[in-house]
Amino acid sequence: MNFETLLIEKDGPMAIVTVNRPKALNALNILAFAELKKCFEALREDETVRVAIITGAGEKSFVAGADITEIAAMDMAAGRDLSYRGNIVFSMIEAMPFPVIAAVNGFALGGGCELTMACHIRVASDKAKFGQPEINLGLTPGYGGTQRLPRLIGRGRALDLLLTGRMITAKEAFEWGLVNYLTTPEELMDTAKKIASGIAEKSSSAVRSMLEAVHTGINLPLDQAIQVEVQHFAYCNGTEDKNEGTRAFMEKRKPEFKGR
Ligand code: DAK
Repeated sequence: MNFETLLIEKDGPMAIVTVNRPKALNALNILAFAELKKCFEALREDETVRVAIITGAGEKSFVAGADITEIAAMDMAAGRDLSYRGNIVFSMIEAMPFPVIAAVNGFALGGGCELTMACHIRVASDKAKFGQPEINLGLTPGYGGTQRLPRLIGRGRALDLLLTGRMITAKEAFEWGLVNYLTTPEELMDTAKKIASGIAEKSSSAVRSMLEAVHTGINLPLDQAIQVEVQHFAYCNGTEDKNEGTRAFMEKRKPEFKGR
């Protein structure tokens, strides 16, 4: 996969996607959104990929938002189109059949913060900063910020960030539950890879079921969501991996999962 705005690397069962526009602090332009879509469509079809990590090129920024130079020239119709396309990409990442880990190396602002929230796990360097500064541009977020942020950190804290447009440090983001793991910049990628390889060793069919159960259930009333869980639990009970996992526990050995 060759892209102008992304670098893709394979490391065993891991795919590492780097947003590569360091001169613009990795801001996502229209091409980057289109390439992210192509990239994740291809990774979704690649059966060797069990987990993906997404990060930003350089030391300063993960993604400093949507590309403001493009937004400046947009009218209402173009804005709606861009928001629609961007949301398709981020919702696709959220619904991937394997986990996507954001390794946040610097600024995660606007669309960058929204990208981290579409991922399943967020690991951040203590140099990273998070924020939804759209209000400073006379805008509301266009890629899920008004919806995923309150779901992740609660309505009060989300409205604080959305209405003030202020940035918070990675440490604050960690304390608020926006970040799962806090590391030094030097340890960021190793930490993300360690989490990724740990998940890659699990049963990929159980991982897929887990992601689907949470993704489908979170938008349903609890009684219906519990039924979704029942179906996934029933499915997992019929897999070879469940037989292997329970047998390995009783035989006091490491399980060897096959993903079926
Ligand atoms: N877009 C384009 N270029 C950007 C950029 C961005 N988001 N962020 C930074 N850059 C560019 C700068 O213009 C500068 O370019 P040169 O002047 O060197 O050519 C270069 O990156 C380095 O940035 P700075 O010189 O500003 O670096 P500093 O360390 O001084 O400041 C900063 C770093 C991150 C605090 C600052 O760059 C900054 O405030 N950046 C903007 C952050 C921001 O507001 N991001 C956008 C959030 S809004 C929509 C859908 C979605 C959205 C909007 C509309 N529709 C569907 C219509 C959402 C948009 C967002 O994401």
